[in-house]
Amino acid sequence: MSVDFTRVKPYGDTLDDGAVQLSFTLPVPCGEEAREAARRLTAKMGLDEPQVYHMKDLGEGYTFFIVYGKCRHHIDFTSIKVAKVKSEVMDFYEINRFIKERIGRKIVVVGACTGTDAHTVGIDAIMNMKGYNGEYGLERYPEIDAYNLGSQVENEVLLEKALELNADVLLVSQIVTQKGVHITNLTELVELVEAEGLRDRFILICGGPRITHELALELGYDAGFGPGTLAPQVASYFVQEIHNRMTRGIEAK
Ligand code: B12
Repeated sequence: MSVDFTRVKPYGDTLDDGAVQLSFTLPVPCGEEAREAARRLTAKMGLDEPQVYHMKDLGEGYTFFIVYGKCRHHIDFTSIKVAKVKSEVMDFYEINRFIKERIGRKIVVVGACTGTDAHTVGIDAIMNMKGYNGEYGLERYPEIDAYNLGSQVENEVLLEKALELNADVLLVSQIVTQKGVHITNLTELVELVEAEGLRDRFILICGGPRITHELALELGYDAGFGPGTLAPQVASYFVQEIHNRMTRGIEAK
């Protein structure tokens, strides 16, 4: 049976059966009343035939559940448009060759996790020599000079350092999103750069687990990267963007 992309439903055993799996915790003691509570709640969420598949006592009056149910809704997959970073993803060797042959000078990248955000692992995954998930970070690229300023960096300091190092690219990491703090931090940097008349001077890239390319564009960045990003995806984007700008005669430096 072929899939109707205008009416896509979850798939479990058979196409279009709508089967989904849900997990949650309720602040109730484990037992048959808890099981029934989970079943009723799942039905209220709009799932048909709710079935509590797994129930675990978490202690101190809390119970964890895994519930199966059937979703009635479907989605028109053909109508979905998502903003995506438009670049061809190259590997470590191709990127270095691209810089050498088509840009003809080293690329300077300055990165930081800004504001009060102390999460370093994300920016390190992109920049650190040893890299992440089998891919070297930017510090390992011979054609890139990468400077990782670490975490809790003020936007003013990031900009100051970027000017001092004559950066081409700024990488901004935002992991904490409580009370929209990432929006505030990211917006502040764009406003700062614009106020100094430097917006065209840099390629601005942000990233983090709750960052999308769409959000990045809305906030005035050139690109945004979300969970699972690897250094070659980011580097492929900025080297091609620098090259595009060079060919359009608008090289930042
Ligand atoms: C480790 C950790 C910490 C460590 C951080 C240590 C360190 N040196 O980084 C410590 C213990 C210090 C910590 C503290 C806090 N944390 Co914390 N922490 C985490 C945890 C468990 C893992 C984060 C992580 O390392 N992920 C692994 C990396 C590789 O993934 P990543 O960050 O998503 O990065 C990838 C992409 O997003 C992307 N990316 C990221 N940045 C960038 C930048 C660019 C330019 C690009 C291109 C890509 C990119 O590429 C990366 C690689 O693929 C998460 C929960 C979780 N499972 O995610 C909570 C979490 C992020 N922390 C959280 C919170 C609330 C806090 C605290 C406020 C807790 C508290 N009340 O004190 C403090 C905040 C301190 C502060 N001032 O920032 C919340 C944030 C909630 C929210 N929505 O804002 C989370 C989600 C936990 C939770 N579920 O509540 N934390």
